[in-house]
Amino acid sequence: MAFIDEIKIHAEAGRGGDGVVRWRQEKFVPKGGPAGGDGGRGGDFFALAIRDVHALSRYKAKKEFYAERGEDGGKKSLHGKNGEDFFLELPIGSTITNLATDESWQLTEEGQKVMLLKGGYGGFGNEHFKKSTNTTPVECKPGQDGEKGDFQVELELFADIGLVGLPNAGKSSLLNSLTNANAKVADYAFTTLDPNLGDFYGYIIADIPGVIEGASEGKGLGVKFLKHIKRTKMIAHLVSFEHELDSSNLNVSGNLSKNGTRPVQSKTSKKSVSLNGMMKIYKEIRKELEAYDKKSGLGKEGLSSKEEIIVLTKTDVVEDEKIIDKKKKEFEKLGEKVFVLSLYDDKSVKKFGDELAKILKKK
Ligand SMILES: Nc1nc2c(ncn2[C@@H]2O[C@H](COP(=O)(O)OP(=O)(O)OP(=O)(O)O)[C@@H](O)[C@H]2O)c(=O)[nH]1
Ligand SMILES: [Mg+2]
Repeated sequence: MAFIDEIKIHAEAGRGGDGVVRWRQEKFVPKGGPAGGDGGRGGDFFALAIRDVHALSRYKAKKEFYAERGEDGGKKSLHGKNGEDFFLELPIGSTITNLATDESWQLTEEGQKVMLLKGGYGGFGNEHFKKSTNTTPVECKPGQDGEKGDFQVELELFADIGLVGLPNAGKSSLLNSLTNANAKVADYAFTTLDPNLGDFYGYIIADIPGVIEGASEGKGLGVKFLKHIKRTKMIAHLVSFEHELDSSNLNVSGNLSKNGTRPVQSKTSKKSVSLNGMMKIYKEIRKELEAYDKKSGLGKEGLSSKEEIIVLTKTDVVEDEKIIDKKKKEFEKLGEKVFVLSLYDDKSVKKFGDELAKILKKK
């Protein structure tokens, strides 16, 4: 399912029902008094926060929504029924903006209701206009129009931790192995085009498309999707050992099962990879995060100021354990928590998962 994070809709609250002119009809009373009831209120228009990040895709085809009109008044002073309120279901993390007034609302928790438009009042029936000086009023009022508006809804995901890194760093594979997610995994760049979410002991992990050097200037998929981790508590920055080695040290199999949770076979095939070095790549990505923060005016609230853990992935491509230790130490000098793992090594993934659970619990 395509992930949709922005929609525009037209919404109208219900119009009030009309008041009516009616007369009391009683036996032996040829012309009874006024008995026209008032119209009912038009339904209000609400946004309702639900826990479904794909909710916006429901509104791909239908873009106009109406709360119910109030019923007209009736005879025998009957008040018309109020129109039903309309609840537009939107995912938690949505920001709704009224395009005419610029007023905006944020949905931050499940079940939250925000009134966007008020329904119109019902009109008075003729009974309402009865006075001692006028016992047979023929006056009644139409219902008021409900408020109307065009709205933009923008979704920014809420996650506890976001995975960032170059394409192919193993973000989606790690998400799949830690959570129930079933993100697409493949050995080409930009496999992930839309964010994937996974539930990790009640914490949400967000896997987003890969970031490359120059992304903040529009290279690759750009940086637009980084907004989805803008509100995470922390980020995990993944860097693959593939970038450290020369081809003679390299043992790249990449043959994990489709969802990336288990190796299918540990066949080794030597591949040559670009030799940029892990630290260099790490720093490039940090630069992109900083550029994004600057561009979006996030300042200290930005991605580059978030707590970060570093995950050095695909240790299985390295034959020499010493290289792994050396790299870990080099990264630890940055003052961040550093983990090393390979999806071919269940123990390393479990160890990371246990530590991650502890870190998230502490937050
Ligand atoms: N050898 C090895 N391969 C791995 C490991 N983890 C992931 N891979 C492989 O690396 C390739 C890329 O993995 P993905 O999980 O799709 O990488 P990604 O970071 O999500 O990539 P994008 O979505 O393109 O940004 C896939 O072929 C995986 O099977 C690992 O620990 N060792
Ligand atoms: Mg991916």
